[in-house]
Amino acid sequence: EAERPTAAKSSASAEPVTHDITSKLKYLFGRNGDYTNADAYQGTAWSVREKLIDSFNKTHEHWKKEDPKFIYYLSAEFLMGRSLTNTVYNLGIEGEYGAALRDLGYQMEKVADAERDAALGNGGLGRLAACFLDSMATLDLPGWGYGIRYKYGMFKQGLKNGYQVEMPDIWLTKGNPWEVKRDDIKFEVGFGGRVERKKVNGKEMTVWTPSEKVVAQAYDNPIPGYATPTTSNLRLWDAVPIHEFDLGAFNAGDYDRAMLERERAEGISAVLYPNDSTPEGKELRLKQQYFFVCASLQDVMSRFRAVHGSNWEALPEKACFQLNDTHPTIAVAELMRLLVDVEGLEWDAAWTITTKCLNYTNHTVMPEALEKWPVKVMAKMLPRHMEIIEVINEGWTKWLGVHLKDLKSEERAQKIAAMSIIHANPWNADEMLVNMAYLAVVGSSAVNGVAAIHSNIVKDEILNDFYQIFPSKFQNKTNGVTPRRWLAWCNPELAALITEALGSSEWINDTEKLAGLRAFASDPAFQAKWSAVKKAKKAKLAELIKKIHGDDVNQNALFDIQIKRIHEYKRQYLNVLSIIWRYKQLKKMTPEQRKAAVPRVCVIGGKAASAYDMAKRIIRLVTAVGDVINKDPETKDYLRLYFLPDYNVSLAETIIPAAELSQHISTAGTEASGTSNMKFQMNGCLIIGTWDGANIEIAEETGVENVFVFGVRAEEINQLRKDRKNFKTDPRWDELMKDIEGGMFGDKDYFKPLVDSVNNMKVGNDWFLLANDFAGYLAAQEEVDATYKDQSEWLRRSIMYTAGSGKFSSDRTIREYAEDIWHVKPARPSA
Ligand code: 26M
Repeated sequence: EAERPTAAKSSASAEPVTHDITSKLKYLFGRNGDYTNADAYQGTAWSVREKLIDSFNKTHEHWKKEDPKFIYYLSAEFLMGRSLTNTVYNLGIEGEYGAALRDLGYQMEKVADAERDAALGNGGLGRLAACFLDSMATLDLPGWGYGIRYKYGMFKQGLKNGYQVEMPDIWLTKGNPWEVKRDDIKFEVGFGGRVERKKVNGKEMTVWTPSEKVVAQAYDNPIPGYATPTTSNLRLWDAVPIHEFDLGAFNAGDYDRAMLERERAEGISAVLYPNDSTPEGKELRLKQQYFFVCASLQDVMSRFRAVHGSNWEALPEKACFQLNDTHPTIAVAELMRLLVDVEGLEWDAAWTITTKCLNYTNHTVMPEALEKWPVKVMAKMLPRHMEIIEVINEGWTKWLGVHLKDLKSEERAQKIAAMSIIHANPWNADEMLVNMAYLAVVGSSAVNGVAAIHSNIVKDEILNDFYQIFPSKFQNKTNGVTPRRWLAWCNPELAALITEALGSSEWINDTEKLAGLRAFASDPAFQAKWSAVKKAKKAKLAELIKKIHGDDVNQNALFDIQIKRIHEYKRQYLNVLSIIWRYKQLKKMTPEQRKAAVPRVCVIGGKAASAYDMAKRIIRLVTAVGDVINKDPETKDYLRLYFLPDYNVSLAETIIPAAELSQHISTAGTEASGTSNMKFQMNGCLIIGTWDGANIEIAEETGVENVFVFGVRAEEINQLRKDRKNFKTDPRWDELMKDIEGGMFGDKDYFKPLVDSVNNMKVGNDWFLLANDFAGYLAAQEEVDATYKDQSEWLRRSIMYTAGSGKFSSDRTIREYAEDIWHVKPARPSA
């Protein structure tokens, strides 16, 4: 096994650690020898936990003393994955722990494999939050994440006869060594009830009396920075019934009611909504959002009060909140309520503080993904917040009237209606909706998109009316990923080679240094070493494929990967069509001709939202095509297609280092950024992709000539959609449609809606323009083959990708947020 680069070289002997691990097993779990890997994991994790808590305590003592401004990252999702390896590497104690496990007869890698993922997120948005925490800690920025401690995270995906099945993610049953329950930190959160005006101490006040109350219980998840003594925090809230803390009110007759109350309370933090980009207007979801926002704001304000009393005007100098999409946007109304109703501030003073404290990040352009809550639902669940939003909206629309006074009155009225936070449902004029994105923009200091093209779309299309009024509010913050988890720790072999070439491991927290690899890109000796690492990682993935599917794959084949949530806009379907086309071409060849073909192993992975019917059909198409191709004796040496079930963070850590080609082929203008593209790039994986999201910036950094770019551009989309019926499909496309419709892969009734969704050239069909990009995509795939045949050129490009990935460290992203939006500064405790 390759030696991992490390910050703190530990020379300490393994012995005390060995003892610690076995004593944890003995006294916490009653085990005495004969441990499984899962046991060894528990012992190791509970031992590491103590180091983590020491570091956490030091950091927080320091921050308490210094009282710096804090950034609070409010997010309904944190997709953390596993913690053991990340923790030991970030703390620089992997030497002692690796040695201790070896002494006991275990391998760190196998032991680490026993950990369950913390999958408290759907996909990109949740994983971004996790990368941001890593970077905030690494940069010594005083900052916490705040979210929900879901009892069940993202569902586990299984396959049954090739169809997706969903299973609950039961992740907490064996205990969680990475969290610390804070029995002393809990806040009440109310719902429903009534609102009254009352005189309190001679002052006219608004009093909200909720009809339902729950308690938010804090759990802290320490977040170790890399090569720094800083360990910050992710505070997650668990919902518990209020009467557990009020036994007096819990007399015998109340027993049944109390038990129902428990169920209702626990329901709030029970399950992550497994829906990426299409919010259902489920009331429980709004309840979750308010639940964690309310608890988090109370928590921050109580800490502020302990130091600064009720000097709330100074709150923006000490606290800043980033809203991760609109999910926590109720914070605008909640902060107003806490300042006005609870603290007794004047409305205008409270509004100034609120807008100074909040900032909003948009993560999606899909119109159906923009959250809107029916006024009826909100008024019932959060009556005071609904009032506050109405008052905000009155002030806002009045202000707009003055601001737009030069417009003709009709035009002005139209603009104001279009920008109203509360507006009619366009599909149902009787229903009024609260537009959460509008509320977030009006209530925030800064609004940002997550890649250059996306931020432009936010400014020019999605929120253009607002941009015209507040141009300086709008910013871009191109996403990034942590180079620790996504290169150094998941690909230690490549990391060691990079460190050897660059002469130091400084690139791990200064990724711009990776540019130094460009000097080696054409060096045959270096290419040979680079290629050997990729081969080793491919062997690991091949092992996994063997385990799951029972097949041996050709390890000299090109490993071609598409892993991400299954969505029509991400166009896994287009990928499958090109695979079918490749298969048909191979079938037509003579055995001699086939020998000249570039063999490929195609892998597709990702979850479909449980109610997303079309996405589930796409998964079935992948498995059905795989069933035919993988068994065909004529072609199976040249082409395979595997669907890898239950794609998650840990699986990504195995797949990405092994990938040679990765696919990021969304319709231009639909993928806000993408972040796995950055992970692949760091690991020297070539990209076939559209001119979309962060692909564009990745191509710029890597050299556009090194990327397989195809497809229409974002500016053309609207027109092409209008012209749909005039589009003449490629004859190869027509052939493939007939093949699927005709039952070449079985299940033809089930696939019919898939064919119909793209194949009827009328306005509104093939919304994501697969047919338009089909020919360009096939051409780009041919270019991939030609390039792969020239291994030295392929390897040169591969090295250029890693060399060009410096920009996509989340350290860079977080530095930009800290400087341009948060105005927080590093505060590092002494070692
Ligand atoms: C909303 C309401 C109810 C249930 C779920 C949701 C919901 C959850 C996640 C809506 C959207 C969600 O995620 C959107 C998302 O993941 N966006 C992705 O964000 C990444 C990080 O910025 C980008 O890289 C991706 O391009 C973008 O799709």
